[in-house]
Amino acid sequence: LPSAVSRHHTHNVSPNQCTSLVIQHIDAPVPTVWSVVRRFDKPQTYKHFVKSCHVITTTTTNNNNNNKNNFDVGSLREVRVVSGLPAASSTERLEILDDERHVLSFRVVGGEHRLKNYRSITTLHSGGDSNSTVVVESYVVDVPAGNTREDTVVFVDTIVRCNLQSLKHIAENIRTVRF
Ligand code: A8S
Repeated sequence: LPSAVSRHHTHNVSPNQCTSLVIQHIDAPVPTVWSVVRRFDKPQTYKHFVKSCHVITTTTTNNNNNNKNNFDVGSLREVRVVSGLPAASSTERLEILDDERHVLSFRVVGGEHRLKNYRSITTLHSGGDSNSTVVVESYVVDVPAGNTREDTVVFVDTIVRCNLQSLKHIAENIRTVRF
């Protein structure tokens, strides 16, 4: 786990940026958790702050690929956020979708919110047995003008922790059919 984590969760951070990492243990197999995380078009499945999501561009590198659930790097999604947050929308670009290593990364490229240059990476690791997953999610974001680094980390960590707790509940309630 440590080398796989440091490989993906070491970031270049500018002086005006902050970074943090959240870990979540889930009592479900890695493929089950991955089936939820990998859906770039459906973040609302486990991110309760997302009201709706539309994928606006999908570049197709493989024309024989008819599976609509596969997204290429560079795909964009337009996310609308529930009311009550200091945000309305976010435009997000898929940076990494690795089905073998269970890695997803996206970058915020626009929208009405205060998290400029937000980028995150989520990796799944076996928790030791076939029914256990460790999710590691780290991010980098600009510290908004007028905010402290500490306040920014508290705000974003809270959102990421909510998302990963919700992911845990959903994944642990997906039934795995065993033969
Ligand atoms: C994610 C992580 C985050 C999403 C943030 C941190 C966001 O969607 C919300 C509020 C904001 O102020 C910024 O994995 C933004 O989605 C919930 C709109 C980007």
